[in-house]
Amino acid sequence: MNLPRLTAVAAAACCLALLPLTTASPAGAAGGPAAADRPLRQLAADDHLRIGTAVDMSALADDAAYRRLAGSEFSTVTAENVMKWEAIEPRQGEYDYVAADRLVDFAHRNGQKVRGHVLVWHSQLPSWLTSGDFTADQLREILHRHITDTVRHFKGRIWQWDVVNEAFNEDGTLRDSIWLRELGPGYIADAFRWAHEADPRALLFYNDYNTEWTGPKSDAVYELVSRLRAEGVPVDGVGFQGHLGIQYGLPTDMAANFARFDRLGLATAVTEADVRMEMPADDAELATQAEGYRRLLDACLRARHCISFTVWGFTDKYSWVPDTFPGEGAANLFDENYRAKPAYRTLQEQLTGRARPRSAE
Ligand code: 9MR
Repeated sequence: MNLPRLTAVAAAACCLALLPLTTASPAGAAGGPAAADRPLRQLAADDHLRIGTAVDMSALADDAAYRRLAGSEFSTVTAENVMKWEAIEPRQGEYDYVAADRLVDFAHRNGQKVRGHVLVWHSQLPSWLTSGDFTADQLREILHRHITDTVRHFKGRIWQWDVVNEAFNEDGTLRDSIWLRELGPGYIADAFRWAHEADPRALLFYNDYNTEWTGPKSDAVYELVSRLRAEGVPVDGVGFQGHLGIQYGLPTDMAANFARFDRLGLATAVTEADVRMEMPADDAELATQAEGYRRLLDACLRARHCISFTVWGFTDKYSWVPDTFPGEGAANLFDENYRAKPAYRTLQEQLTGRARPRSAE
């Protein structure tokens, strides 16, 4: 099991040099002379890294500046919402893949890979499922079918799937969800097995937040994936979401944490990076934010098998943050007017002129 899976990771890293180059320059970017006109995706390719963004499908349809940057700056995309259960199976057994297919087509046209988000989660489930009063056997079959149908639909077009998302509490115990309550902890291994059967070449990830640093929650993820690997369950990688807030202080041991997962032979990825703050934002806070992004990318670049660094949206114009954390915001690389912030320039500089060894070597 281990060898072919690792080969898949290495193969994924090998072909970054083939990315189409683009010279689009974001408004207001002011890195060093070499970096200023090179988009992140191109700089990251030198490091054998894919750089990604979550995509808001309404913005992609309606906002030309958004569409341009989504295509030019990033080499992988994640659906911010349209691959979630409530979006693609709003009624039992009736699938609506239209919006998700549109994103996959956009990615194809722009030479981008796609992170599939998400197969098993406690949130954004359709009401027919949460209030259906199903037996455990029925629910298990519903989960099996959703995973199988969805992964098959996108077979060959999804690079990495977030198979299970946010299964742990902060103290490292399993989160009380419909899946844990009805199916028991074995739902996690089942989900990976079913996804692998449906698309054996997709890289399968466990994904969570507040796991970027060491502590009870990341320890629990570490124990989970170690055990799954030992049991031959097809888990390929661990995603660290990377939702930071500067008011909590920036984590210091992310590189050491990524390294221990790397040593297991697993792929790692930063999957949803953003660094929020209390509003209004001042220059000092934007500098701290840049340092937060820098530390996340640094942890990834130091891990041999960290294969992608994805931001959860790239402009403050469409961020999820103010809706969820009233009074907070400014979490992204570009402001509402698509002006690059210090964090963008920091990532550019970090990716400039430092070729990382390929994970295949
Ligand atoms: O950004 C997403 C936002 O538009 C949705 O309303 C929200 C619903 O829970 O989900 C957000 O994305 C989440 C992601 O799917 C999983 N990790 C946390 C993200 C931010 O909440």
